[in-house]
Amino acid sequence: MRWDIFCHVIDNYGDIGICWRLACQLTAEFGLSVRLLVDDLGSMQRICPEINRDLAAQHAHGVEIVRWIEPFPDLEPADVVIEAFGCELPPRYVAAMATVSPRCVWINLEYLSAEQWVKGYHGLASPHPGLPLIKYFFFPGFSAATGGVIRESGLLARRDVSQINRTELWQELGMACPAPDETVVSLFCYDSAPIKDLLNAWAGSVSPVRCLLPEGVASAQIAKWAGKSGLIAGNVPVQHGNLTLQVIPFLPQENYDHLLWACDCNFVRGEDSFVRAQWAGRPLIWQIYPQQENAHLPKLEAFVDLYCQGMTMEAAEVMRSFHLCWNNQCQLNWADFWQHRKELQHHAMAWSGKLARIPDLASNLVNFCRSRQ
Ligand code: TRH
Repeated sequence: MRWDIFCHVIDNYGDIGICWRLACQLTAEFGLSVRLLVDDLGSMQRICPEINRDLAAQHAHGVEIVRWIEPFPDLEPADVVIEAFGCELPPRYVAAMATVSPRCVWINLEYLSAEQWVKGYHGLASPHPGLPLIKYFFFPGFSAATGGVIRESGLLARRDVSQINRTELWQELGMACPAPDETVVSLFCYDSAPIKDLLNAWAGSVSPVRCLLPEGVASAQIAKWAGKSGLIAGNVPVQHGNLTLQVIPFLPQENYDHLLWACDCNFVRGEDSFVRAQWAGRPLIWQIYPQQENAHLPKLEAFVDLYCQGMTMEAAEVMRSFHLCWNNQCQLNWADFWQHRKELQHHAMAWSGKLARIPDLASNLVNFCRSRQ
């Protein structure tokens, strides 16, 4: 079966990050022939450095990667067509889809949400107004009534093996092994996050904190906080009180997973790093992608409510308030949050186990498309 995945990079790395993972998994685990059409190879190259941004077509990890250009060339449509995140397929391609038999299965892959309404909309059909085509809305989510989230086969087992001996993970990442009493945190966020408060809290923390910051993330804010006019160089950690702030290279996607597995706590954002941090089984703090008129806040609350189920009231309350502050630029209380470290850690593992019991996004997609053919 041939699958086409269309990806328009709006900004950042989440759109291509998700499409790339999905393309790789469909190829590796389901033996499908996948073509990924993407309009920004530069962004893709950051998460997958082997990509050549100048090529019109190339292969990586068994996936055919084609630069999406306009005017769109004549391409034979695949059996399954994924329109990621409402990116709008080229009209010429849609017209071609209407001529093939059997009919293409057309999926509009939506953004992830923990909100209740998602269940009611997942899998709904929308007939094309003028052509004999049906588009299906496919919603990722956190329950069996949704499309699930991406989870490659054996992911949690690989994580568990790596976490038994974190020294190897640090060696692989080229980083010094943390001291036994050191808390290691990865920090991936948007510029709007109240970083200054957090760094000050870590600097004044009773035990050492090492913050690993991917290159290019909130760099102006960080430099200002560190009292530098330029950017912090990667090889020169900045020491402030009990905080060691270290800029690390933006890692290939697979290595980024390993970083999440190795850290004690992960600050993540958007959609894909957010899901990967859940698979890491470590305490996480999520900065949601901001939308106009705070449309993102109900989505944030829906996730926090769901995630906190089963926690003690105290831990759930700090988890909730820390998330609201991190996303609303108000006063953070790291010490309060981190005093629940043990419970947060235990809960993060339990959550990843619970989430792994629902079918993953790629399996759901494959089953759904087979049943529609
Ligand atoms: O980059 P993001 O902010 O992407 C966002 C969201 O997807 C959002 O929903 C969408 O609307 C917007 O883009 C347009 O955050 P996200 O989703 O976590 O994607 C980051 C990707 O980058 C993810 O695949 C992980 C990857 N990554 C690496 O490969 N190496 C790294 O070092 C880091 C920090 C991230």
